[in-house]
Amino acid sequence: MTKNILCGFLLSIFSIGVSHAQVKAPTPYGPVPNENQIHWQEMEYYAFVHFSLNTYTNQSWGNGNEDVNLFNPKELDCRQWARICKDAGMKGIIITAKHHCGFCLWPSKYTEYSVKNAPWKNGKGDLVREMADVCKEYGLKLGIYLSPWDRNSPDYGKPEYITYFRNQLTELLTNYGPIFEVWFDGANGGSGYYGGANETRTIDRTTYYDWKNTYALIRKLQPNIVIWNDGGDRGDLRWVGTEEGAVGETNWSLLNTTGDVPWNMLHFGLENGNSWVPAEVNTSIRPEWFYHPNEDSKVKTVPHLLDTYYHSIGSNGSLLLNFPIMPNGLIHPNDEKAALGLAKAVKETFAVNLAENRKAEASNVRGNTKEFDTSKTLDNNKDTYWATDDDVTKASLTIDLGKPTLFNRFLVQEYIRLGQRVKAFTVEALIDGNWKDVAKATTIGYKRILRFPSVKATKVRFSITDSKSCPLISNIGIYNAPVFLNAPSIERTQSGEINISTDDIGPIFYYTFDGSEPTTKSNIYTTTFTAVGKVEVKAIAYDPATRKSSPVGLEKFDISKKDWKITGINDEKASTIFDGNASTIWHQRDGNRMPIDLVIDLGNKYDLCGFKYLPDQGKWSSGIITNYQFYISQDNINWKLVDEGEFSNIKNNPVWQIKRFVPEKGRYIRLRALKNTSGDDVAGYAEVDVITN
Ligand code: FUL
Repeated sequence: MTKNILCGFLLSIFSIGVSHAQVKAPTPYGPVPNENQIHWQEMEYYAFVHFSLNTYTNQSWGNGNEDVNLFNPKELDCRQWARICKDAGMKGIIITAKHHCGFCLWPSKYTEYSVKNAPWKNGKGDLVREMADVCKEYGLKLGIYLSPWDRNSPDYGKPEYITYFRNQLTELLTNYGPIFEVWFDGANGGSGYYGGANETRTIDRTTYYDWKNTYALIRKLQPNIVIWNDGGDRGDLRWVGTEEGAVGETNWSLLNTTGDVPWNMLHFGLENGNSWVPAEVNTSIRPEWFYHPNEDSKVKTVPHLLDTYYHSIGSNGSLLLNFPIMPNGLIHPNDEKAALGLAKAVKETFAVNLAENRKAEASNVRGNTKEFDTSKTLDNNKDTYWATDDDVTKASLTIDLGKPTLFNRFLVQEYIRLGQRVKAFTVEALIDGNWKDVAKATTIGYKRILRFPSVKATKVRFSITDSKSCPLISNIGIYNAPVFLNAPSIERTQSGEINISTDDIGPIFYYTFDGSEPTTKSNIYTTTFTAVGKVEVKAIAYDPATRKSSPVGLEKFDISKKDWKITGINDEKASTIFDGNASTIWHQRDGNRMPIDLVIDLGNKYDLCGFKYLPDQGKWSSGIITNYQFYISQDNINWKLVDEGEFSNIKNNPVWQIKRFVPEKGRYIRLRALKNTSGDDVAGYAEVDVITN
């Protein structure tokens, strides 16, 4: 904080030094970023790789007792990772050096639970070293994910663990060259192996790690680092409260140094926060963080990733996109294709800035001087900016495009070295002599990109309608992005009706349900159709005007749910949990105490081998089950427990939870909720499904 202010102060003195004698340069307003935060923000886009014993056990979180002998990536090639990241336009890679299971990807001196006891390279391997080397070779920066929660360590929960944790940090921050970011996951405490104790250990995340001294150590070892921490003490960067890949539409790079940070505050920042803590949007290229073979067909499509791009980099955040590594040690080709597809789409979208070097006029220019005039927003120079006089907080800038020009994207950047200021702005287009509103938004920050339907206009007017202090705008871009159609979403109702839809306006849908790839020669979708039982529906959206097709949307449906009934509950709404619609939720409470049982009569006997649970998809919702048991019965009297466990990362990433078990015949299923994320007695469901043999 103090450093931030001092930094801004020195900067303003410097600017005064070089400015025109009569014009005072603007002074910082509120908290400002420090140099490390500026460098980090300018990276914009970098990768996560998740790789650990979980890769071999198909888990999301390991318990800490997984066998080190499982770790043996036969074709491991960190160059492949680096090449993909580089080609994808990323600037760095953060590796899961230690995930919650405690297994270390480097031969730490302080534990036996590491690569040094794995068969990989006969225990001589060091994955962090390999990463450091390839990052150097490819001109990428290296970041470290070190889980504070360690389900393997016998000392976790005791003061000794802090020494262990700091020793490991010291190894990582000393032996592998410059580290740009360190990532402390917020998942803290719970059940685990803990050296054989097999118990539940809880810690107070605000005090246990003594972050103040841990931070001092980090900054001493790596003075240029940024610290990401969601576990109790404000670092240099903040989590955005969700792993779905989006920060709030309003996004202040500010928070308070102390006090509670509820999830919605993480999402939107805090307008009057006293500290600069910008947003990092972390999300995976697949639904989950670690590799699960069943997700090979669930890799996010290019339009999906583009949407994430606008909701992160285009919304004053950075994008940390995860690649799960396969057991053989490589990134899956589908993930590579998607990441390179995104890079191509971004390149095409922002290839030509239609505003560059055009003439622009502003309603106010600071001191009426060249130094702060409108050309500074169109000169491709991040260090110059258009500024208004100190007392002006509403101002507009009009760009003359010279001739009627088609565009659908507006990009704007504030000169954040002197603080984030703009609270609201609009974009208008001059079409046939009339001004038309095309977009409006709230905050800008480092970078904001607005999307709107294409317009053909001769001039563009950007108006700041509210600002904390005189606005400082360093860059403006106007672009005409090509169309990228979204993959259609496919849903099936309880009675078996298939609905195909998309957010795009007007495309035609083509579909198949025999597993083949849909083309414009496949069935045309005009209205819902019925497809009961096990079927795989694939669909594309096609825009006849541009002759472009979307990526393929794919849904695999299991047995028909036509005859399903929830037993013992008299609530009409309950059946929404198998209506095929993820946005209809049912909460089971009514005085029930945990455990809460959900019993479904499937209507017929089936050979069951798994179940699926989708929690409430609303943001920060209640009733998310974390620990469960699953039973099967033939007669609703005698029950067999077929599976139990945890939905590990369900709170932060509420995606479909898929559990498989040894096949068992039955007509009735019972999902027993043992615990939820909020520690109360509510079980909530968006959807429940089964997997049959
Ligand atoms: C979460 C973790 O619990 C996940 O496993 C993953 O590492 C993600 C990046 O952070 O909170």
